[in-house]
Amino acid sequence: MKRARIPEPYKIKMVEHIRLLPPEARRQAIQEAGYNTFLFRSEDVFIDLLTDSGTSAMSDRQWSALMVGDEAYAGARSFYRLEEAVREIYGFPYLVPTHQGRAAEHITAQLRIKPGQFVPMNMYFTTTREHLERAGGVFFDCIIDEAHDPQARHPFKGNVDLEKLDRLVREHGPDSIAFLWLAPCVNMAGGQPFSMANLREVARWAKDQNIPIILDATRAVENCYFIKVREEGYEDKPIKEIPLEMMSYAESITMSAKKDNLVNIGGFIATRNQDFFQAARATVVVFEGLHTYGGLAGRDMEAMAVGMREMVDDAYIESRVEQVQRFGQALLEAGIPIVEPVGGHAVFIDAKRFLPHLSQDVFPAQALAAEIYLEGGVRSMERGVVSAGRDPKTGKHRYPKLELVRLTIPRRVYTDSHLAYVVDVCRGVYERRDGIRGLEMVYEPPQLRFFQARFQPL
Ligand code: PLI
Repeated sequence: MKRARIPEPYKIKMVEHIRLLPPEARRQAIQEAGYNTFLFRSEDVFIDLLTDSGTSAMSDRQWSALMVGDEAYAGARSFYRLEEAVREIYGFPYLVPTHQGRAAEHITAQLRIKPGQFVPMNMYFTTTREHLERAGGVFFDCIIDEAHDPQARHPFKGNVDLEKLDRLVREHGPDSIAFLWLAPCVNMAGGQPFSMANLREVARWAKDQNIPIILDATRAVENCYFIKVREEGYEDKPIKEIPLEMMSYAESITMSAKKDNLVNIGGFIATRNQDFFQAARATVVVFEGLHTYGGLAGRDMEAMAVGMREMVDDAYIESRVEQVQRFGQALLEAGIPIVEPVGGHAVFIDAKRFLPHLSQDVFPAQALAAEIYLEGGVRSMERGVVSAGRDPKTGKHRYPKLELVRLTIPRRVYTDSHLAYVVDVCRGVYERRDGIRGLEMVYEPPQLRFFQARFQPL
């Protein structure tokens, strides 16, 4: 007899009710939201796959840790507990907490980028590129070409192409590069990991050039799971050992704790560079709060320290990433075109193949996200031309090769039957795809436009 797969290593202690609005109310809700899924009231959403950021279900141990939060303004016990967890899990001696990831990015960009310097990244992330450009930096994409092809089945599409970095250094010299800002499980590429071998090679190259590596470690542990299951030599290692090796190649990390760390708010900078630590501490007090809380309550830091230890439990991380894999497989079996291989935190629908009759000028992924909501109350997110924004030099739209809708899976929140429903919803939209029209943008904020832009149907 075939045994059922090993289920989730937790059971449900508390529930939150959700409801599906009738079709006419959904139509009204999407109109009021200007066809932008960021502008819904969450009550109007049935299954919320907007993001995995800050949407995790905390454990009983995290909730109880909230109660022992030390809310002292300075030197809170909770800070020292978080510092200890960061040392144990990530291996960095120095910690500067921030209220979330983009605050860590802001401080890092302001302190580490001189105007005109290049900042190579393995593809871009919206807030990271915004902060590096605000600091006068120039974004340089050094990811392998396969990452821009939704159908390329490379196991490590987050890898860096050293040829591209070499060319940059040959043309401009190593001093033109502020640092390499590399992300595990590259979000905009579809949640694609890099391999440890690639990072090791990049680190060797960067050391020779005297260029530091700063990792955006937001989804590092999910990347480590892919290393464990896809890269030779890691299959028998406990997951907890892999982030320590990954971090050993980095000088510092910026972190949104709202993902891997299983908390609803939080971020930090961690580093082994004492000068950077001192400068970041001096800056965090201006923008965030004192250096022992950085915009967080003591209880937030307690929950984060517990979440950090839970995320490196082998049974947890396997169940987390494998749920996303099963969901992607089910969408493929339903004939839906998605980015392959399936990433760590989300499944990305390829809007170019889903809606081949729409050009990028009419925002196909934005239109598709609206249709998925109309079909079944499922909230997703555009990750295409709207998210890519405008080129700061020319003011023109940037047209990314990837025009995607992200169905993002919050951690420990939805069951496989919720996700089976989402597959049915996507199948329903796919069956009527030929009748889907594009959108016109009627309002556009000057930065990070995808959050608040408004649209109307053409
Ligand atoms: O949302 P923040 O400010 O805590 O973190 C910003 C941030 C930085 N890096 C990466 C790779 C992210 O994915 C990220 C935030 N991501 C969001 C909100 C998301 O929905 O993917």
